[in-house]
Amino acid sequence: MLLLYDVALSPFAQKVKMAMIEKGLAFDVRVPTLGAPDDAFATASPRHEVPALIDDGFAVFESNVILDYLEDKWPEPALRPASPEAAARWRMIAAVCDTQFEAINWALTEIRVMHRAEGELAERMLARAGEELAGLRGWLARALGDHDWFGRDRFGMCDITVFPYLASATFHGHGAEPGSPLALWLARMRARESTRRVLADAKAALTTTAAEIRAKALSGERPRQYRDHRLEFMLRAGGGAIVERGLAEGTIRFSTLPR
Ligand SMILES: N[C@@H](CCC(=O)N[C@@H](CS)C(=O)NCC(=O)O)C(=O)O
Repeated sequence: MLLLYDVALSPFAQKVKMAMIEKGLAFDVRVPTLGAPDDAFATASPRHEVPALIDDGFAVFESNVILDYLEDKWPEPALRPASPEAAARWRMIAAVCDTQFEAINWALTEIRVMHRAEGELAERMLARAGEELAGLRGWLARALGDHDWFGRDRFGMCDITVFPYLASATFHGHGAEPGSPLALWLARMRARESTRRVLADAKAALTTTAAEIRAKALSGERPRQYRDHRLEFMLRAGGGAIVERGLAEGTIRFSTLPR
C-alpha cells in the first residue's frame, strides 16, 4: 500500500503526485498538519515537510529522492530519461526550479496573499520578482528549444519538474508569453490527466485555505517556513525588515532539524 503525505499547494508534493498518476499507481493521501506534525508524519518526514511517501512501511522524504524511488521501483512507464546526458538535464533543471524558481513564487505569495509588504516596498519587491522570473522563463525557453518536451523526445521527469513552478508563476501573473514555445508546452501539459488532478486539488485547497493559511501564519499559530532560497530572495529583494519582524513576532521560522 502506498501512502502519500500531501499538501495540494506544495509544488514539491505536486511533482510526486504527478509522477504517481503518470505511472498509474494507486495511493492514499494524508494531509499532515504542517507545524504540528503527528508522530507518524514526523517519523516519515524528519524535516516535517511534504511530500513524504510510505511504501509498505518504508518511508521516503525529499521530492527528488521520492521521484527516483518511484522510477527504480516502478520503471514503467519510464519517466526518468534513459541517457546519462538527459538524466543530468533533469537534475540540473530540478536544481534550479526547486530552489531559486520556487523561492520567487513563494515570495509572491508572501507579498500578494500574506501581505507581508505594502506600498512602495511591495512594488519594489514585486518588480524584482517579475524581472527574475522573466530571466528564468528565458532560461527555460532555451532549455526547451523547439522540442515538445523538456526531456526532448518524450514526456518525463523534466516536464514534471518544471510544471508546478511555471503554473504557479502563471497564477501570479508571470506566465509565458501567449503563443511562445513555453506557453504551448504548458498547454500540452495542462491536457494531461496528472496535471488536471494536481491543479484541481490545488484549486480546491486555495479557495478553502488561503484565508485560513494567512490568518494562522500572521497570528503566529502556524509560522511560515523561510529557508535557504526563500530567505535569500527576501533579503536580496529588500525585505530584510519583513524577515526580522516575522522572526520577532513568531510568524516566520526556519527549517526543522531532524533529531
Ligand atoms: N526539498 C524538499 C522541500 C519540501 C518543502 O519545502 N515542503 C514544504 C511545503 S512546499 C513543507 O512541507 N514545509 C513545511 C512547513 O511549511 O511547515 C523537497 O523537495 O521535498
